[in-house]
Amino acid sequence: MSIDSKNYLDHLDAYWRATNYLSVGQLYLLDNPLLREELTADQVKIHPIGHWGTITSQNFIYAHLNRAINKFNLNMFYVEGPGHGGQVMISNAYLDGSYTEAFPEITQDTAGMQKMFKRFSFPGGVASHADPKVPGSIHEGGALGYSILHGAGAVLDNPDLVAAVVIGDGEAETAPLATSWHVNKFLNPKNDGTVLPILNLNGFKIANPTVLSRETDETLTQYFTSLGWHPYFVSSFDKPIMQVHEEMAHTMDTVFEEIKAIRATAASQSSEEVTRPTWPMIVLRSPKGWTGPKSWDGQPIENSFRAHQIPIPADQNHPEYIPDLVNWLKSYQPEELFDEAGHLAPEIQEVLPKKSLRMANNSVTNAGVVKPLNLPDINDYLVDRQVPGNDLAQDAILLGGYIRDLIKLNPTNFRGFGPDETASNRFQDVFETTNRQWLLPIKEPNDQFMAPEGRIIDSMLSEHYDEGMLEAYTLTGRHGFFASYEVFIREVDDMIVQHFKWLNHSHDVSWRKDVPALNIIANSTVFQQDHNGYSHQDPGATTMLYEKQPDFIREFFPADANSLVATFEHAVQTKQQINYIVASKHPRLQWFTPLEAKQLVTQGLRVVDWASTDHGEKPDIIIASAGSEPTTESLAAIQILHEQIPTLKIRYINVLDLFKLRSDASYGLSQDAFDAYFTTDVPVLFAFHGYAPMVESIFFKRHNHNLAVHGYREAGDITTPFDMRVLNKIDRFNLVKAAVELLPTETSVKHADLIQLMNDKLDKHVSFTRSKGTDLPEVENWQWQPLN
Ligand SMILES: Cc1ncc(C[n+]2csc(CCOP(=O)(O)OP(=O)(O)O)c2C)c(N)n1
Repeated sequence: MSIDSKNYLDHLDAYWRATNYLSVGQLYLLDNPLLREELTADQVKIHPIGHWGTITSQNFIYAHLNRAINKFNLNMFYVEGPGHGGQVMISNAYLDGSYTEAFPEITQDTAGMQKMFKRFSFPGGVASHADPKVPGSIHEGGALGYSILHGAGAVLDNPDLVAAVVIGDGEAETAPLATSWHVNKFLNPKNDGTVLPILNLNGFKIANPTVLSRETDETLTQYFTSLGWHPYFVSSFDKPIMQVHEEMAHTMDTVFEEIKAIRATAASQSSEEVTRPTWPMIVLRSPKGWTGPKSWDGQPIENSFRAHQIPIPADQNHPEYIPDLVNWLKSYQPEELFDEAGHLAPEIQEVLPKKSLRMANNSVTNAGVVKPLNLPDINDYLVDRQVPGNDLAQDAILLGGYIRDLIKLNPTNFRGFGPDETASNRFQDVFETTNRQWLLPIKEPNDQFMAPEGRIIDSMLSEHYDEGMLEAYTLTGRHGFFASYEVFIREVDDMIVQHFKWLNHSHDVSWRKDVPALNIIANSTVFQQDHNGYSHQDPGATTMLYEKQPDFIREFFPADANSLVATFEHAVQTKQQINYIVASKHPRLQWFTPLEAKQLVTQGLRVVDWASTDHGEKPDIIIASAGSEPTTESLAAIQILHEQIPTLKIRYINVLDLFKLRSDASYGLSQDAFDAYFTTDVPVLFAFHGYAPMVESIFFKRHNHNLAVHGYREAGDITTPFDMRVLNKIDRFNLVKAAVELLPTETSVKHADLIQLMNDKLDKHVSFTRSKGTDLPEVENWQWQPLN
C-alpha cells in the first residue's frame, strides 16, 4: 500500500479513530471495553477523571507523525505539551505494541484493553498525564510551558533526532513557552537535531478562549516568521475529514522535505560555517474536543472550553447518561477497528511504524546511551596548602578550570547552561576551550566567545532555557550543569520541583534507566551580593528543596575551592538526583587540603582537628558551619573564643553535604553516628548559608536540641561583605556572643567582658563602615592563626 495513496489515508483515519476510541475508553470504562455487550452502570467509572479537549487533535498529529516516520525513515520522538492528555501517548503506545512491552500485563487484546482502561487515572493505577510510566515520554506536561525546551535539550548533540513538540495554545501563553520560540537561535543544524513545533490552536484553555487562536493566519505568519520559523497552517474546520488528512499529510511531507534540505545544506558546511536556518513549524487549527459530544444541556461542548475535562457526566451514579456515552464511543466504529480478540485490525496495523522507529520506543526517551564522563585527574586542580586560612582564592575560578578540561575530554556529551552569567559567575576559563553556542550573526570584537558550535548555552537570559534544556539533556542520557545567581534559581523553582517529581516517580518504573544527575550551581550567593543588594539576596531554593523527598536531592555547601571542585567531580558522576551546589565566586580564604576536601565529599561532614580544642574529650561547645562565609566566620569566632577562653573545649564540624544530617534520608547519619558528631546535649552553634529553620528542623528529629542556628534572616542590603554578615548575625562577633550565651550560666556570666568586647567590635564595625564604605582592616586582613 503506497503511503501516498488514498487507501493509506483511509487506514490512517481508522487508526486515528482507534486511538480516539481508546482515549475515551480510558476516561470512562471499567469493563466491557469493546462494548460487545450492553454497557451497564457497574462497567463505568464512578469518578471519571482526566482530560478530553486536547486528545483527538493530538491523536491526529501522532498518526500523521507515524506516517511521516514511515515515509522518511525518521528518528523521532513525541513531546506532549498538553501532557494532561495522557491517553494520547498511552493509546498510541498501546497500538504500536510498546505499551505491552513495558507492561506485559496490558496485553493487546480485550483483556489487556480492559485493564488499561480501568487503571487510567484510577487509584493504584497510572496517572492521567504523560508521566514516567508512559513509554516514549520525557515530558510529563502537567506544568505547562516547557515542551519546546525539553524538545531542544533532547536534540542537542543528537543530529539525526527530531523532537515533534505539540504545544497547546494555552501553553503557548505561558512565559517560558512564549520565549521558547527563540530556541532556533541556539540549535546548530549540523551537530544538533531538529525541533518541530506543532502548535495546536484548539481555541480554548480551561475556561477561556486562547489569545493566538483568535488571531488570523496572516498575523500568526508575521509573528512566527519574525521569530525565525516557517509556519505551515492546517485547519480541520468546515471540510470533510479526509480532506483534512490530505492537507495534513501534504504539510508533513513538505515540512520533512524542508528539514531534509536544511540538514543537507548543513552537512556540506563546517560546524563553524552554519547559520540559523528557518526551520518549519506546523499550526493546526481544530476544535477543542474534536469528534466528541457536540453539546450538552443546551450548551456547546465541541469547540468550546467545556470540552477541556470530562465532557459529559456519564458515570456509575448517572446511568441515565450512559446511552450518550455509548453513542459517542460507537461513533468511532470500534467493530471496524478491532478484531474479535481485541487486536487492532491487521490492515490498520500497516500504518504503524516499523518496530525500531516507534516514537514510544525511541531509546532516547529512556536515557539513550549513558556514556560515563571522562574525568580529568582532580589532583591536577586541587591546591595543596600547608596552612589553612592564609590565602585568598576564587572558588569558582578553580572550578571553571576543571570544567574547561571536562569539556575538552567530553566534547559531545557534556554541556553548561546559564542565563548570561558564565563569565559573571567566574567560570570564564571554560572559554579557553569552547564557546557560547549562538546561530545569529556574531560581531567581533564587540561580542566575545561566540560561535555556531559551543558547549556553553548562556546567551539567552532565561533560567527556563537553562533548566529545561539541561533536564532534557540529562533525561536523554547526557551530562551537564546549570549555573545561575542563587536568587534567580527561584525563577525556576517549579521546574526543579517537576524534575524531582519525574525522578521520584520514575524510580517505581522498572524499565526506566537511571539518568545522569541534574547539577545546579548557585553562584553569586546571598552573602556575595554586596554590589547588587536586597533583590539579589535569597537562599530560599535550599529550603524549597529541603521539603522534598531527600533520596533524589542533595545540597552541598563547599566552603572553599578544593571542596567545590571535589564536590563537582562527585556530582557529575551521580545519577537519579538533583545536586544543588552553593558555590562561592569572590576572593575568600581557603581552608581544606586536597585530602580533607575529598574526605568531606565522601563523608559529608568532618570534625576539623586543626580548628578544634576538645582533643578527644567531651567538648564544651560544638561549632558547625555549612557554606563559604559561615565557615570563615565560624573559624574566626573559634579563634577569638580560644584566645579569650583558652580552657574552652571547642569541636568544629564542617558540613558539606547537609542532607547527611537528615534522619529521614536513606543515606542520612544513623542516630548513633549523629550523636558521635554532635553529642546529645553539648550546645551546638550552627552557622548556615541558608535560613535557620531548615537546620532547626533537621535537629528536631535528632537527640541534641541544645542548638542555636545563625543563617540568613532577610536582613539584606547594598553594603560591605562583612556588614552583610553582621546584619544577619553570622559574623564572628555575633557568633562569639552566641557561643558564650550557649554555655552553662555559671560559665557565661563569667564572660560578660567577652560579650562586651564583641559589642565594642560591632560598634566599631558600624561606625567604620558607615564612614569609610569598607570593612575594618582587622576583618579584611584577618588570617587564621593555628590554635596552640
Ligand atoms: C503552568 C500551568 N498553569 C496552569 C495550569 C492549569 N491548566 C491545566 S490545562 C490548562 C489549559 C491548557 O490549555 P492548552 O495548553 O491549550 O491545552 P489543551 O487545550 O490542548 O488542553 C490549564 C490552565 C497548568 N497545568 N500549568
